[in-house]
Amino acid sequence: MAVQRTFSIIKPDATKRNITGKIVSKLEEGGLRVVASKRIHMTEAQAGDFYAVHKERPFYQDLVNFMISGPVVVQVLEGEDAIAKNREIMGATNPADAAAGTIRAEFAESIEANSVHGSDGEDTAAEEIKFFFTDAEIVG
Ligand code: IDP
Ligand code: MG
Repeated sequence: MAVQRTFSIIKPDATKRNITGKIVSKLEEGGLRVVASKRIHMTEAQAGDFYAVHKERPFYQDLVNFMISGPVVVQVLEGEDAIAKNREIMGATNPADAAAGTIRAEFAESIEANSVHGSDGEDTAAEEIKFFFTDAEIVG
């Protein structure tokens, strides 16, 4: 497998509880490297666009409201097979289904407030990175 980049968000439930460092440690221990990072407070328009793929889902507006309820940390992660590896370290969407030791099993509060986002494929990774970062902000 080749070295890849993927996009990650530490969500408001985690920034609120001051556990961004614990989450980054999990990612680093899993073999991923943070090559870009910034703490931002998303606007409603940004969160709505970012999650546009879920527009028809019943939880869409709640999800947007949650994502703008506090600051988030957006980051680019790099490593071997980074897209799948990040998803593995994150665990399943619903923390009740997440494997032991994953970020969501250890830290998520609910299926919505589940502490982290991670891109689900090569195309979405590229799009999501571009949504938040310029090339100059990514420093491997
Ligand atoms: P993922 O984050 O594991 O890729 P997605 O299905 O892409 O999961 O959903 C995006 C986000 O929407 C989830 O991380 C979670 O915050 C929220 N979400 C997903 N399913 C539900 C649900 O059934 N109820 C409330 N929020 C949900
Ligand atoms: Mg997803």
